[in-house]
Amino acid sequence: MTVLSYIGLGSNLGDSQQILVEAVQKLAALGPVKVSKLYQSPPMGPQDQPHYVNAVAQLETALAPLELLDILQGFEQEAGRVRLRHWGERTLDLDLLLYGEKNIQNERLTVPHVGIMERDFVVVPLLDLDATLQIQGQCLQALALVQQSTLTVLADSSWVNFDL
Ligand code: PH2
Ligand code: MG
Ligand code: MG
Repeated sequence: MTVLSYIGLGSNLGDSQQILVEAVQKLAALGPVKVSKLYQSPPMGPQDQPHYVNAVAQLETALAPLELLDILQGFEQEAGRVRLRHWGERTLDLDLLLYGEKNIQNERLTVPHVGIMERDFVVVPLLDLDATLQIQGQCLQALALVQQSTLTVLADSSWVNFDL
C-alpha cells in the first residue's frame, strides 16, 4: 500500500535552486515524484534574511511517516544544513506537509504541517500538484492567500531533470 505524501522544500542560503534540485533527485530514488513550479518567496519571520526558493514535491511512498521523516532529516544534513535562528535562514528545509489523509500528532511530527493553510509558499505549489486538494474538508483553491500570493515563479515544473 502506498500513499501520496507532500514535502515542502525551502532554501535561502547557498545555491538554493541547485540545493532543491539535488533534494528532489534524492526523493526520486524513494519512489515516483512530481514537482510543483519553482518559486521565489519573501521571508516569513525575520525580514533581514534573503528571499526563499520554495517548491513542493509529491512522493508516492510505502514508507511510514517517521521513516520518511528520518530520511528527510538525513537529506537536510547531507545538504550541509545550517539553521541560524527560529524562522531564519537555512540551507535546506524539507517539511512533511501531508501524508495521505492522515492526521499525525507526536513529539516529532505534526501532519498536516503546522501553518500549512496560512503560507502561500506552501499552498500555491500544492495546488500546482493537485488543484482540487482539500485539507480537513477545506479546499485550498478557495483560500484568499491564493489570490493574494506574494510568490514569483522562477521556473515551471521542468526545473528538475529526473533522467540522471
Ligand atoms: N521557511 C521558514 C521561515 N520562513 N519563509 C519563506 N518565504 N519560505 C520558507 O520556506 C520559510 C520562510 C522556516 O522553515
Ligand atoms: Mg519549514
Ligand atoms: Mg522544517
